[in-house]
Amino acid sequence: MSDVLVLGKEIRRALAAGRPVVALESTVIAHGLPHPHNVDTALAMEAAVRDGGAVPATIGLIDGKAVIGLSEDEIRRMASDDDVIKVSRRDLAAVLATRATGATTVAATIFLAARAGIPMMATGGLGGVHRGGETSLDVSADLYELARVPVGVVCAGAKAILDLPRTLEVLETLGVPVVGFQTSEFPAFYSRESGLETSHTVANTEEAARLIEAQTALGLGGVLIVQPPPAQQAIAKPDVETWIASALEEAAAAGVTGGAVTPFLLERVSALSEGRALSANVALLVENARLAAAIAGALVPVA
Ligand code: PSU
Ligand code: MN
Repeated sequence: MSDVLVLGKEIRRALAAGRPVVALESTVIAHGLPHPHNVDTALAMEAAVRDGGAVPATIGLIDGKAVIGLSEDEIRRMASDDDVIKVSRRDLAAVLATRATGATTVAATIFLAARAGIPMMATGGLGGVHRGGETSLDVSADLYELARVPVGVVCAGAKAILDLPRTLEVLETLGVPVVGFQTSEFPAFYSRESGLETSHTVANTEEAARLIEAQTALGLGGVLIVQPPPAQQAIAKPDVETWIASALEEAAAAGVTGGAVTPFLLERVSALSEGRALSANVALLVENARLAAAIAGALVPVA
């Protein structure tokens, strides 16, 4: 594994010195946001991590290597190449073996982050149980991976296109704490409100760090830290639900299944919202990167 995992120099040094590092995913760049917003957002997230006093490590698969800390050129490649493969846990080995370019989902990103010794990650929305998942069994590998690896993931809840109550049920079953950052309500990605409760609440970054440390000390796996999208860009839930209903109908009509479902729905919601969903998505990604950096800075280094 050691020669498959390639760490950027700055990241290697930071980890060795016990300085904070935050992992970032690349699926959101390759498949979650339209060009050129994807490049701008990826770079803005890295800048927000630096602002927060940590070193960013955007993760992806390039030429048979799992790169922990993509260069700006590599991020641009992820953002504009058409043949970038969406890589979740089950795809890691195959994409590495064929030396294809792969963008990692939350699941694959936290798996690799944990291998590299990075304890924090930031993203927009976690994958979860898809609507109708009780029959299709389409449940994101993100949930299972989070239960396995000692990584704290900051997000704005799970994507609104999902079945949020069932997503929380599965997280509870898997033993993943869902921790509201200064809130007790589980956010609904584009919307601040969902009507659903988090399992715990923390008041500040210190409390978040203590909870992650306790979880890690017990070998319990990961922690989900949620914060609502910024008020200025957040969208009221009824508006979002209208767009999602249309997007779901279109997906069913087009026969979209498997890993293609998430990118398809996100693209349709973005179009139907006339850009509002995109600005909310970008704003929350940057704020989550900032919070992850602050929490990473409050963690006591392990060794
Ligand atoms: N949330 C977004 N945009 C995205 C994703 C989540 O706002 O692109 C991606 C993440 O990489 C997440 C993945 O891990 O979708 C989940 O996909 P699936 O449901 O196929 O596991
Ligand atoms: Mn799926």
